[in-house]
Amino acid sequence: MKKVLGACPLDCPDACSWVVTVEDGQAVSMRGNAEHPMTRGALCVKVNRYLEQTRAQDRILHPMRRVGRKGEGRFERISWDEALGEIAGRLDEVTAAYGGQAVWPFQGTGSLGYIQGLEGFAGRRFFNVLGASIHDPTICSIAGSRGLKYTLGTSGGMDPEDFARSKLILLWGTNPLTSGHHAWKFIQDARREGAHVVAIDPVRTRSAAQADEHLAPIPGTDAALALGLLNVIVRMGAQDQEFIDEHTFGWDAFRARIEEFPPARVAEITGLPEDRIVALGERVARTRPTAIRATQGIQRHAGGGMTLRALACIPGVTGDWALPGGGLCYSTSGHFKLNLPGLVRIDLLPHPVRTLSMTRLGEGLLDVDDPPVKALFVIGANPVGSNPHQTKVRRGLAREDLFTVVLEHFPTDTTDYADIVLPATMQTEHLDVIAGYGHLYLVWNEPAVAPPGECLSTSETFRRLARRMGMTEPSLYDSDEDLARQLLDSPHPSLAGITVEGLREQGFARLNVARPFLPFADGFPTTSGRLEFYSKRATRVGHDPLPGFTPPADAGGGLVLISAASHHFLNTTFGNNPELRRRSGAPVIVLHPDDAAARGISDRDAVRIYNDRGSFEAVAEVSDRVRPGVAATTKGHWAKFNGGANANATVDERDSDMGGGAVFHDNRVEVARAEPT
Ligand SMILES: Nc1nc2c(c(=O)[nH]1)N[C@H]1C(S)=C(S)[C@@H](COP(=O)(O)OP(=O)(O)OC[C@H]3O[C@@H](n4cnc5c(=O)[nH]c(N)nc54)[C@H](O)[C@@H]3O)O[C@H]1N2
Ligand SMILES: Nc1nc2c(c(=O)[nH]1)N[C@H]1C(S)=C(S)[C@@H](COP(=O)(O)OP(=O)(O)OC[C@H]3O[C@@H](n4cnc5c(=O)[nH]c(N)nc54)[C@H](O)[C@@H]3O)O[C@H]1N2
Ligand code: SF4
Ligand SMILES: [Mo]
Repeated sequence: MKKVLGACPLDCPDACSWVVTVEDGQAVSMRGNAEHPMTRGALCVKVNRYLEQTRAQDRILHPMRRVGRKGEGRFERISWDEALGEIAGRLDEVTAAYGGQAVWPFQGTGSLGYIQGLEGFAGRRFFNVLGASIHDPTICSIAGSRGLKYTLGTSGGMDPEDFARSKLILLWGTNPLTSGHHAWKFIQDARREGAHVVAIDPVRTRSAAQADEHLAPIPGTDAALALGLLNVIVRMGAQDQEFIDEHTFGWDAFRARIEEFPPARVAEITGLPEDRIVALGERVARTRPTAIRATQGIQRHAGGGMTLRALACIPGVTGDWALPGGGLCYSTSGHFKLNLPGLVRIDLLPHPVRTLSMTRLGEGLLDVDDPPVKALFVIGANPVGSNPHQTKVRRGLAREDLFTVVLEHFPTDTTDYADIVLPATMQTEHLDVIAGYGHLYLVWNEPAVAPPGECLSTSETFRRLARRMGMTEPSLYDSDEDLARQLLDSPHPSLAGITVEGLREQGFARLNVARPFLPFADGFPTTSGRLEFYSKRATRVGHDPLPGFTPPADAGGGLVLISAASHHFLNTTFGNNPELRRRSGAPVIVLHPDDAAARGISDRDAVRIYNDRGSFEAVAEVSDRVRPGVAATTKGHWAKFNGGANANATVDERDSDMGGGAVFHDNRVEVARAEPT
């Protein structure tokens, strides 16, 4: 019997450290690592079933070749030798006829690992030698990150462990009890010391229901609310003038912008009562330290970048950025100064290549020319389930002249369109390094067991393909451990003393940063070295120099559909787990009683949700958990188990204001009772 330390690879801020017990070469149990200060011995409702998933009946265990039509999901077993031979042959043809850029390595968030997953763009060295297009992972968080960079110079914010020191916590467009519950412990610690917790969310989520106070604004109006709160603060004269003078840039201009957002106007924009806006502004004005937790949900809107840009200004006006327990946390990933260039080796590209945006897969496959995409590798992604505009994505993937390879664990909605499916290892079967985006630790993942069947890791798959294609670049053949060492080889002081050996031994290591962690103790990493209320950088790419309010783009009639994190799935991962599917039940859409009545819909009715992009089915829950005008469902349901579509059938393939992010929650739909069958 042995215990093996590992790390959860999923796209979740908590990046848990886990302990796998192995007996006779089999993993017999997995539990959260009690030593890890964030994990504290507990995983979550999803990952408690991880070992069960590794042994699931539908696990893909050998390479397969399509025999049916694209989308049908009919395959025959082939050997690795045949699979690699066919892929190598097709890549030679495509690159000879169209050049390397006709190849799109479409990489998703199934694993955030540096060696096997998205953070390290696993396989990218191979694609560099090939001259393949660059894949820009825009689907999740980019708009908010870009917005924060204008204000702060980085998307990295405060340490969630420091929420324990806060006296007021704004849970702003975030649902931590579902989408990363380990931060809750620190929020509860703060409450025991008298902190007040306010949820700002159009939906009364699990987290909002637990808060001391809940405000439900109209979706996509948060930047106006931020400016309104600042309006109240400034009218009280409660700004921290010393902090503003010493650490910020552009105050006079920003102050004039704040004047444009008096509470009455903000009440109109946000749909919130004016007195509640004033009361919250006054509370922020008099409570130090105040922490804002805002995560990715809030920025899946037309103005998502501008929203985070505005939110990050609040602690700039109150001076909270200088206080332990004050500031804002969107992500901590910007604090990990690893040697990513040394890992990814973009320098191996023979010439500069174009970038293709993850959120624009449909367009990329249907409309992009010069050259068209002729070969698609889907790695750790399920775009049919998770990308915007499902119908367009399906049309793109159905192209007969497109050669599609999918590396997967399970027969997803996307593998149905593959020409070749390659069996991938799961986290207990390969080596990896993970960094949380909700804490400040690197977490090590040692393989615990041998891969089942013929599964191979992403890194090994591309080593073998490189060999098969006769590539001679030596770094294509570096071992996983070599890659981990290269990644850690960084001169940054926050990584001093963090080694492969130490990580292996402990399972994790905290970055060498102070505790409590003041991210801007040494200044802001902007051009001016200050927090920039006014951003010259933003104007250079055509943005307003000041934070402002960008209205939702999908205006007009119908209801705003929010399709946020499901408690039982992680994106579409676990969407095939029988027990989690049973607990989740069929997709639900929550409608306000007024909106349901206007449509003749009763609780538990089967309904169809539709717009001109597509439609899906769900069961109605009539409840005031949503504000009028808003409908709420969850992401992650597999289309093939739910009548062939999920919420993304209705979402548009349209960019947010910054970075080309997705606009999942900026989506108007109509809802009607389903025809009785
Ligand atoms: N269980 C579970 N955990 C997950 C995931 C999952 O699918 N399931 N997904 C993971 C991933 S990929 C990510 S990126 C993170 C995301 O984590 P979160 O940021 O928590 O993501 P969401 O659930 O999309 O959105 C959070 C909340 O924002 C609200 N919201 C939507 N629009 C607005 C708005 O305009 N204003 C305000 N104020 N609120 C708004 C939604 O109602 C929702 O309750 O979670 C990760 N964790
Ligand atoms: N409607 C709506 N849609 C959304 C969102 C929303 O809020 N609303 N949120 C969006 C967000 S935040 C995100 S991040 C995206 C996520 O979208 P995707 O990146 O497509 O993530 P998943 O749907 O979880 O699919 C990941 C797949 O990777 C596979 N996988 C896991 N680990 C590995 C591995 O090591 N190797 C290989 N080869 N495969 C692996 C899993 O089996 C799974 O099928 O979804 C987006 N979609
Ligand atoms: S999904 Fe999040 S909470 Fe669950 S085990 Fe993974 S990192 Fe931890
Ligand atoms: Mo995400």
